[in-house]
Amino acid sequence: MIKQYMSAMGVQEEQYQNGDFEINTPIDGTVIGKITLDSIAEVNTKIQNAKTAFQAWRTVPAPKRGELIRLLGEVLREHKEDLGFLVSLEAGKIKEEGLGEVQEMIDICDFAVGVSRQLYGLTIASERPGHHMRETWHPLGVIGVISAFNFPVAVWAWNTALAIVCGNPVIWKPSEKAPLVALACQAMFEKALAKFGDAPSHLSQVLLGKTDVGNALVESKDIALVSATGSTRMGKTVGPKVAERFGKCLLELGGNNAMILAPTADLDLALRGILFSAVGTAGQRCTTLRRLFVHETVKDDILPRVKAAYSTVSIGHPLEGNLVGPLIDKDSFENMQEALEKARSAGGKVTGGERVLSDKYPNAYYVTPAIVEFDEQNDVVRTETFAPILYVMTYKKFDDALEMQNDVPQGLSSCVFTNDLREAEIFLSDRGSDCGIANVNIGTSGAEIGGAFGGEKETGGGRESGSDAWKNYMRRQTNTVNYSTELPLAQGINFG
Ligand code: UN1
Repeated sequence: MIKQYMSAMGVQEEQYQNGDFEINTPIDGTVIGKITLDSIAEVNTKIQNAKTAFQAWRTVPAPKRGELIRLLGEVLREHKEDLGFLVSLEAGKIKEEGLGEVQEMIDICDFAVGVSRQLYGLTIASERPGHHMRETWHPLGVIGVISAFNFPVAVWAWNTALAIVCGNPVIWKPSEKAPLVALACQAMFEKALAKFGDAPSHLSQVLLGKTDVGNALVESKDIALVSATGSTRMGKTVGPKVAERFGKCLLELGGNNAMILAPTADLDLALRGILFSAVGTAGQRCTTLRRLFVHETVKDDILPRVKAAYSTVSIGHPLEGNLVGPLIDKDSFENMQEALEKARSAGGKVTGGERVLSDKYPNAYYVTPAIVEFDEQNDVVRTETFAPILYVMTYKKFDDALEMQNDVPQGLSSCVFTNDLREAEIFLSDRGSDCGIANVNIGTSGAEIGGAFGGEKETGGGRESGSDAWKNYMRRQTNTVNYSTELPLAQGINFG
């Protein structure tokens, strides 16, 4: 079945059927591909090829570079169903979410095409007569992208669409849990290139491999920017390695996203927000809702409704109309069980979280989403577990809820459900949420591409996707031009 989709997107069978590294679908554990991993020598060759591509691509006018991304957007539109299917097959996302992820790629392509005509610099007033200052942006160099299994294609597109319009080639190391989608994206990039015509070869390349291959990319002084998405643990090794060689890093790491549910909230809206954010993608988004702080007067209204909704959510094959698909693998299931065990020992009241459908899918891991009620936030809650576990706690005063919301190592996404204007504005104010994303009456997940995406603290501080994230992929230059016949010095210095 995979063959028909792969060949529509332009991927040859020998690229994913002849290797010795097996890819299993999380849907039922069967092998869907066998790929060959890159050696370190191949990594180095690809880096050198990208460097050559950079020499040529940086001189192509930015709006023309944008045209390539416009064409990529067209190819993605044409193959939305094909790629969406492959995302479901390889990452276990339900159909709607697989398609949504491809839509996110199309959206960033559209955005980047616009950006290709808006790589604005500044003009700056000079203190010296007959002088002109300006700030300009130039292509940065080879961009290395390391992505995770859970958004296996959108994260590549966020980086690549912008990197390409900014004049840079991209080398992508996808998660070893989701390399087939990378082959498909590369094939579609090549379709766009064929329509575009004259572009240097090796503008986009894929590296297949595990940590050693990722490390070779991270450690190479020829990679100007490493954009890495994944766990905080991964970021803790990538960040220092890149810093050691004075490279640039864009990190999107763990999240531990919270909702504050205030007494004035519209509970119908909140319920839908909780369900999508906590249960969607089987709790495997970096923006997944993991902590719910409910005002003590609302808990008895909302919690039974959340539990009722949880108990009716359909779990199963992601392409057969269910709302919750499988966890990515056995490790993920075991981590979830371990977290629930710790929660029980810490006095948490656990509802759900069991494995289901194990008779039908002995080699896949489907779970019921879990709710854990705690009296207070503790270290179990402060630790991100990449699975559908929602910790629920109560609060009395809004300021206490805010304090608890911020009292975790991570700082990606957050939200408040309230109809109290003061609470909403405080949440968004200087003393409010400390996260990169803070929403009012919207859940923590499902951000649009137009805003900058990323977060603070252990989330890594990076911002990608919309707003001015393009600046990550360029180097800034300050220019001072003297068009006078004198040579006055700044700060009024007299020198000789
Ligand atoms: C991720 O989980 O790595 O905001 C990215 C969201 C998506 C992106 C998630 N637009 O949930």
